[in-house]
Amino acid sequence: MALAAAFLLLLLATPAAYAVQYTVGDSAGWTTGGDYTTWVQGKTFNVGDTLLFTYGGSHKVDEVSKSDYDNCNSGNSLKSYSNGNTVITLSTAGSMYFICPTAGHCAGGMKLAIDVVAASGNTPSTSSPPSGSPSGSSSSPPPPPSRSGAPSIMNNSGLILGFSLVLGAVLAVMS
Ligand SMILES: [Cu+2]
Repeated sequence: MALAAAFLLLLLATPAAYAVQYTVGDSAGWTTGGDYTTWVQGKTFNVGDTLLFTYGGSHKVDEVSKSDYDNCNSGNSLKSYSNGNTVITLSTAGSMYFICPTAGHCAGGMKLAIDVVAASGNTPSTSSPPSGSPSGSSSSPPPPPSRSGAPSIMNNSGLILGFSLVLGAVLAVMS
C-alpha cells in the first residue's frame, strides 16, 4: 500500500517531456504589420511543439515551400488553413514556411520561416553562455535553471526526495 502510494507520487513528481505552444506574433497574432522575422529570433522550435496562428477573416495561413515563401507565391501551397485559430504541430525536424495568401500581405511581411529541431533532450547548445566566470567569484550562487526548459535531473531528484519525505511523515503520523 505504502509502496504503491510512493510509486504514484513518483509518477506525479516526474514531469513528462512537455511541448511548447508558440503563439505566432504573440498578442498581435498573425496579421499585417507583424514582423515574424524578429518574432522568430531567440526561439527554439522542437519537434512536438505547436504553433498557434490567430487571425481575422481577411487572413489565412498557407504552408509553402521555401521558394514560394521567398517569392510570396500562394499558388501551390502545401497546406492551407483559414479558420482563424490554427494549431500546427511541428512533427518533423527541418524548415517550415508559412505565408498569408491574401494579396499583398506576404509581401508586406506576413510570412514566417522556422527551423524545427529534433527534441529528445540533447539539443545542440547554440545559445548557452560560456560557463567560465570572471576572476574572483568564489561565492557566486549556482546558475539559474536553463530558460530553455530542459528538465533538470537535480531538480527532479530534489522534488522526488521532497515528496518522499512528505509521504514518510504522513505515514508516520497515520500509523
Ligand atoms: Cu493576411
